Amino acid sequence: MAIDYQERIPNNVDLASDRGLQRALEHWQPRFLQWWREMGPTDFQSADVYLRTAVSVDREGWASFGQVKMPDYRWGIFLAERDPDRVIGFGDEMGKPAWQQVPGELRSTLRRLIVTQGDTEPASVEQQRLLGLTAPSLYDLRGLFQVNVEEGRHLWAMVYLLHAYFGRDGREEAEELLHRHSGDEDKPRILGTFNEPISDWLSFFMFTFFTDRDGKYQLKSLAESAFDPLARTCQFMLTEESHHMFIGHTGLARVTKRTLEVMNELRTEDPEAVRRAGAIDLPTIQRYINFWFSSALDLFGSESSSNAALYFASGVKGRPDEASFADHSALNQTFALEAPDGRGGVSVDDIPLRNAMNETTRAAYAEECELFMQRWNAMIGAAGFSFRYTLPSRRFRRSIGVWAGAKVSPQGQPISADAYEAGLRQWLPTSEDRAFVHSLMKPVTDPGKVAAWIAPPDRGINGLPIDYEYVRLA
Ligand code: BYC
Repeated sequence: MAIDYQERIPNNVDLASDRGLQRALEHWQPRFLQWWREMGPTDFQSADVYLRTAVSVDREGWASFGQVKMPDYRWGIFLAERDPDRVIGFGDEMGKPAWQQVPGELRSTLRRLIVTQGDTEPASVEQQRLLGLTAPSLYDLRGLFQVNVEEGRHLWAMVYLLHAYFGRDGREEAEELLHRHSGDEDKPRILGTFNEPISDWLSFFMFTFFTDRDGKYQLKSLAESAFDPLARTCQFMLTEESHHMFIGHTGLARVTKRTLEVMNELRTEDPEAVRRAGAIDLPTIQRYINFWFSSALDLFGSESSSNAALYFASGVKGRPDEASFADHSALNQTFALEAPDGRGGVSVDDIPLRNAMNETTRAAYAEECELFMQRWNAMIGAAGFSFRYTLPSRRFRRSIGVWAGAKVSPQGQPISADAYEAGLRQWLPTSEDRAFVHSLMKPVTDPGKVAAWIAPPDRGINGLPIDYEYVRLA
């Protein structure tokens, strides 16, 4: 079904035919806008921003581009096309028709997953609220706002499901999504990483690289769901999400490129010399990687999870790219789970594979992150330097799961509490590192100009030149 832009709420779910649902969502809409004004990007609400807006859910030509003031962005409800023959692809219900309604016994399970997913979307907008004030270029400023409006749309996607399929409970949860806030002492966001402040652009690129990539893996798992409206919602969200990760990986590549240029000019690997020249030294970038990667790993949940087993068995949540697995029941198989043995060593226990779904997904995620490390290391090697980025072990600095609180080095070795405390000062960004990175955060607002700590992008957006005025500051 085409997207109707004449509607107050653009949608391709025939909202007009369900007056009750339409009224409920129109009631939520002004609250969302109020939240956007109070908790969304500061200062730039009246600027014209070159934004893409979803206009169709076809793979080709799904978006249009144009100058839009952010509060006028057409947030709407878009689900991928329905396949009337779709059957459940995994678990105990495999082969049966996908559900068009929520099965009663899975209602609270599905609601909790949708609320958790929905909670991350506005959380990220809140975390990034002040970043516009220090953007390294108009190109980057536009990238930030594109991510922000689309995370707002992803909130709409989850709120639609809550309103349409979960009755009064769903409406209450939709209200709560606007009342919890990132970092709020009394009402924080649900998942840990979404309460970490993002106060500099290096952290923003780390977040869009590592945390948005968790989003990709979670959305891919939910896109397999037997609950068809959830699956179709997540399929379309993934289309938008890939640009967020693009901002992350190209951002980090540009920071590395600029640092290498400075290292080459000075013929030095000395971090202090690099800093004096106004670029971010590679060891500091590594410490940010250690911080954000370990924080993102927690988002996959515990290595051994009865929740995950239930999600898989019932068909609520699958594995990313479930079709690529040979066996979709995951029964009578085990997973060798490594955990601290309580005596300073590591134990290995076989657990049912269904309980290990979180760890299976986390491992696939880590492998994808590793590919980018190798790509950037090739850049460093080609520039003639010996430094290499490494991802810390999946056991390092964990707060969730079997390694939570364990004293482990970035290489994954259990170590003494003293060695761990001392090591953290070398492994994670120090207050001096953060102060240095913050000192570089000066806005650059001339079209085509870019801050000195980051290389310009390779190309502009949608075929436009790099010096296009991507944000017209009011
Ligand atoms: N922090 O059995 P367990 C994105 C809770 S990012 C706090 O191990 P389960 C985006 C857990 O909820 C993707 N609590 O967990 C990116 C459970 O609590 P309850 C977001 C945590 O259920 C950038 C208890 O611990 N989407 O889209 O197997 C910008 C036992 O846990 C954490 C989703 O997460 C944590 N890190 O799996 C914008 C998908 N981890 O229920 C957007 C939906 C676990 O016993 N969520 N807990 O009270 C899920 O699929 C699952 O809830 C999780 C956890 C994967 C998060």
